[in-house]
Amino acid sequence: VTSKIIETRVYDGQKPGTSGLRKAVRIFMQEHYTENFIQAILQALGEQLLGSTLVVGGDGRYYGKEVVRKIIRIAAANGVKKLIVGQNGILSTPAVSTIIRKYKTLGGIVLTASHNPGGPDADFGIKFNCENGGPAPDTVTNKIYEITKVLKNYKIIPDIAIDIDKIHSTTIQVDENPFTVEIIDSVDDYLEHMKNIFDFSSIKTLLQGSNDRPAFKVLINAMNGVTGPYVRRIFSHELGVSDSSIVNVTPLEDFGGLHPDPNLTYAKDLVDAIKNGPYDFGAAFDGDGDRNMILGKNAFFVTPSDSLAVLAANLNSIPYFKKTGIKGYARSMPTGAAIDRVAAKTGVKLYEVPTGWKYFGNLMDAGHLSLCGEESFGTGSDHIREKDGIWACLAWLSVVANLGKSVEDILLNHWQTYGRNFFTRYDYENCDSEAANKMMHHIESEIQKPEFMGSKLTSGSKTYVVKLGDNYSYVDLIDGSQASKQGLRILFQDGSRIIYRLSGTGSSGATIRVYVDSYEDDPASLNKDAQEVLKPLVTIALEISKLREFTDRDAPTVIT
Ligand code: VG1
Ligand code: CO
Repeated sequence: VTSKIIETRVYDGQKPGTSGLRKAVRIFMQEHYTENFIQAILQALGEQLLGSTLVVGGDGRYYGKEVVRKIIRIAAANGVKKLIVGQNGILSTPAVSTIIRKYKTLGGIVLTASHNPGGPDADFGIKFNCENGGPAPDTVTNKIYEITKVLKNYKIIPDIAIDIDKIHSTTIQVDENPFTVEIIDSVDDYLEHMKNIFDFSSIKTLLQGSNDRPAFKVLINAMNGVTGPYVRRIFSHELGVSDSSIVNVTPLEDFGGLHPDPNLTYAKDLVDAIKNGPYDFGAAFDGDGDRNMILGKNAFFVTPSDSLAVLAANLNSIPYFKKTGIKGYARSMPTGAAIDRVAAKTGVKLYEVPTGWKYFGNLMDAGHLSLCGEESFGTGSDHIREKDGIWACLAWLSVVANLGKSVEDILLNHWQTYGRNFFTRYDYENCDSEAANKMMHHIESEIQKPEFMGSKLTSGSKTYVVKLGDNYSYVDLIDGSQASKQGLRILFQDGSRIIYRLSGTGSSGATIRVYVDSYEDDPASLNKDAQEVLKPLVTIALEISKLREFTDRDAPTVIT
C-alpha cells in the first residue's frame, strides 16, 4: 500500500499542558484535529522516526480505540517500522513507560485524560512519552506545539484495518518497507516488572494471613479505569485476594460515570466501604493508573505527601531498593515537605521540581533519584519514568508486611520520629479564566512588594512572618533548561508555605489550586485534624488572594 497526503487546516490551542493535550472529546472529533496532533508528534521526532518503534495504548476511555486506529494509519505513512499496541487499545500509563524502557523504543503515545471524566460529553487526551519512558519535556512539547501552528497536511494510509482486540502481529509492506503492528497483552510486561521489584510471596502471606497473623484485609478500587485488568492479575491471580476485595475492575469508556480521581471526594465509595467494612487497607487508582490513594482501617487517610515520606523512610522493605541503593528523593514544589525531614535525618539528597512528572525524568536518568512524588496522589520511583498507582499500593503493602503494624500506627510512629507536616489543597474547579488570571496577578503584585518580606500575617492566635514571596522558577540541574512561572509561593519563617497555581490539566475554564503546608513537632499536636491545624493559614491564603472577591466562590470544589 502507499501513503496519501491529506490537506488540513491549523487548529489553535494544541498546546500540551502539565500532562499532554487534554480537551473535550468533541474537540478531538473535529475533522483532522486528532490527525494533526498525531502528525505533529511524529514530525517533532525528526529523522529518528524513520525505522523506529513506538508504543501505543491508553486508559480505555471513549474514542481511544478510534484514535489507536488513526495512529496506526498515520504512523505507517510516516516511516515508523513497528507499533507495539496494548490489546483493545488498553495500557496504563505506568505500563506504557515500562514497555518503552523494556523494548527500548523511541517512545510511546498515551491516550488518556487521566483523572478527567470520560465519555462522549467528557474529556480525551493524547500524551507523548520519550525513549526514557517519561512524559516529554517542555522542549519536545513546545516543538510539537510549534508544528501544530503551521501544519499544512498529514500523511496517512487510510485503508489499513488491523484487529486491535486480538493478540497477534501483522506486517504489511508500505512503499516496499515492512510495517509491523504487534498487539500485546496489556498486563504481562508490567506484571513481570512488579515481580522483579517486590517480594510477592511476603505480600501474599500478609494478605492471606499466617499462623502468627490474621489476614490483612484489603479493598482495591480500580474506579472503572485502566487498572482493572492489572488489579485482577496482580491482586487476584498472583496474590490470591478474593473477588469481593477488588471492585470496579472492568475498564469502561465512561468510567461508569465516575470521576476517576482517587481522593476523598471522588473516591467516596471506597472511603465509605472501608469505614463500614472489615478492611485494614484500601487503595484506589485514577483513570490511567498513575495516581493512588491509600487508606488504613476506618478509612484513616494517608496524605500523598505523608505517603511519600513514609515510603522514603522504609525503602528497605522493598527488594528493588536493596539492590539499587537509595540515590535521592524528590517532590514537586507544592507537595508537603514531610519527605524533606526524612532526607535531612537520613542524609539523603532531596530535590524540589515544578509540578508535573516530566521534571523528575532528567534527575532519574542521571541516577540522582530513587523515589519521588507529588501531593496530587502521585508516587513513584526510578523503576519507570511515570508515577505508578499499583506500584505505590504494592510498596505500602511491603512496608506493612515488613513492619507488622497498621497503617495508622505506621503514620503515628513516623510523625513521632520526624514531626508532622500538615498539608491541605483547596481546588476551585471551573472558575472563570479571566477572573482567575486577575486573581493571580493580584497575588503576584502583593507578594512582590518590598514590604511584604518580613511582614507579619495573623489569623486568630497564630502569627506567621513572611520570609519570601515569589513566582517559582526552576533550572534543570542536568540540561540547564528553565521553567518559570510555576506557582506563586509565600514562604514563612517557620517553614510553613502557601502556594497558588492554576491547573494545567483542565479542559475548560480555570482551576485554582491553593496549597498549604505547615510543620508541627509538638507531640500534643501530632494527632490533630489537618483542617483544624491549618485553618489560620488557609484564612490568610484566602485573604491575601481575595479569592472570594475575584471568583465569587465561597468554598472549594475539592479539598484534599
Ligand atoms: C495535576 C497535578 C500534577 C500532576 C498532573 C498530572 O496537574 O497537580 O501534580 O502531575 O495533574 O496528573 P495540574 O496542572 O492540573 O495541577 V495525571 O494523573 O494527569 O497524569
Ligand atoms: Co493519571
